[in-house]
Amino acid sequence: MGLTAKEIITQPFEGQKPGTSGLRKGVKVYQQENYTENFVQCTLTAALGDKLAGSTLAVGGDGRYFGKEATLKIIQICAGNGVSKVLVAHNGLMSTPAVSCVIRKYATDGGIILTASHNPGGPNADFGIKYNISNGGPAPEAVTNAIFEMTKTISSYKICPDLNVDISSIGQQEFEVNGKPFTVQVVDSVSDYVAYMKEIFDFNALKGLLQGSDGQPGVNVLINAMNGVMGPYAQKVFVEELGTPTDNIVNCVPMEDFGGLHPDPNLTYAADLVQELEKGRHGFGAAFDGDGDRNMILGKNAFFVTPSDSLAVLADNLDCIPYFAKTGVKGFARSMPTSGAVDRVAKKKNQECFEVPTGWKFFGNLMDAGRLSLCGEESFGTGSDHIREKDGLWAVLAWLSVLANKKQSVEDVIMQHWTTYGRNFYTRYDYENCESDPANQMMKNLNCFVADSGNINKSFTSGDKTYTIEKIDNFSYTDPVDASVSKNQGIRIIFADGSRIIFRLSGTGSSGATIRLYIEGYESDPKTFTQSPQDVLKPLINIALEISKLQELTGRDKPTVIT
Ligand code: G16
Repeated sequence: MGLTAKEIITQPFEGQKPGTSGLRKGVKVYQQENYTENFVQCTLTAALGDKLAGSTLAVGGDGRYFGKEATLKIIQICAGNGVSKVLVAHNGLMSTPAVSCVIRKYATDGGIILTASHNPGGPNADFGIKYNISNGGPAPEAVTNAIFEMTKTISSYKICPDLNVDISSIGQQEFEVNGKPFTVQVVDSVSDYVAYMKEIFDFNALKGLLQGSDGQPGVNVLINAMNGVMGPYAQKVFVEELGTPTDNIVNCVPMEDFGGLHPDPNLTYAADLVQELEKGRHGFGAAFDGDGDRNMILGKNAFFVTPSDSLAVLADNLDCIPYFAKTGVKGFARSMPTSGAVDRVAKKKNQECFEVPTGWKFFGNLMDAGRLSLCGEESFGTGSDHIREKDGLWAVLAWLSVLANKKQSVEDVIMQHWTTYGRNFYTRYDYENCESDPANQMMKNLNCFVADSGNINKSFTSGDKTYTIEKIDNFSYTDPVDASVSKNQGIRIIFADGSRIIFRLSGTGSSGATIRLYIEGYESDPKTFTQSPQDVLKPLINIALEISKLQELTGRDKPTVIT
């Protein structure tokens, strides 16, 4: 018997403005009557317009609390709006890169990802809904703005409330809604994604690296999925494909609350991995975030590879990855706060190198235009044009490919890189959950600092170092492909020797304000290479605190996270 769609009367909620990574809020906000329904209806209408009826969409998420409920609602709203087919993740679990892969592989019109990424999950934590377009990448600003406008005036949504879908078994389920066929296909995104990785990388070489070959012992790896969505992917790649013992993958059962972990792969929140690696028993360690797009890479004895260096090393070694032999290398890009290490590689290799605002969506246009192969962000995001999202497991396999090819340890690869290019020392200070007013005041003051041209050529001294300001601005980006302009993307204070201080307010937090302070200083003297970034960058950090008056304004005498 056929099902009937209903139109439900509703009223707008305040502040449903999707940012660079969708709409992220506390889960309780999403649980309000009609809140999720409103946002999903506005997303679908704004993103697809006339093409909504008859379209095909993908839906998946990182398995966090409320995900299954939201998945069912979304399928019912799709059915209510005449969508013809939804590809839904098995048990609702699909990593963000796998959603991008599925959108591209099955050529869907778009997809919805249920995640708050690296933010904690559970009944008292965060939830998020993000829309990706048909190229597999995050929706551009024109779409997110249109969604926001619609959320202010929505008066009804369409839903098929009697539609019941079983997402626990793979396969196709057929329905009839308002006399038209509606298909739900539960897909095994782990198989789809891993099959793609096997086209990109040489799995035999990776197996040789991990199990040992040519008389060389295998590299003992430790992979930590932080109880997020990456568990099943890690199990399939490392245990089933590469023959790694199960002990080498940890926190690999997805949990709705991530087992209480803050699933962000950095030195603070992935301290477990750091401590294990410090014992010297593993030659390689990696962690992912909740939805699997971020990665952290460690070498033996917890040798930390900064994401900025990771990007530069991969750029220098793309010939170790078979995919790039097929596609050629078309250019590099980094987000503005990411260090300029990759720029040096681009220069040497005569490649274009783009500096874009934070947020993966800015890379997609360049990739679609055939001008970008590899890109990354200092926020533990690395990826290539194989999909349109950053990809944690791809980055790990890329690094293992470099190790297999060069037959070197992580530390040796990095030391050799610095010897060739010099070292862009780098650190990021996060001041999480600050009060909004003082944080906004600080940014306002910094904008005044930028506007005052008298600050150019001004010198600041701290310890035995003196830095002279060469350029100050609030970063603005004009997309070279569609000429769209993104203003106010972060305060940049650039010194005569190329050192940089950058201030931004996070756009992805769900409460209060998070101030990010990024510091970069370049050294070419090999004697400095083994020094700690905190020591080398101390004078610049002091100058940043002096200029911004961050401590006085926020009352914070230290950051919550140092990377
Ligand atoms: C942070 C990072 C950005 C990143 C964004 C989204 O934004 O600084 O580089 O693009 O998260 O990352 P994800 O998709 O993993 O959530 P912000 O605005 O908090 O600094």
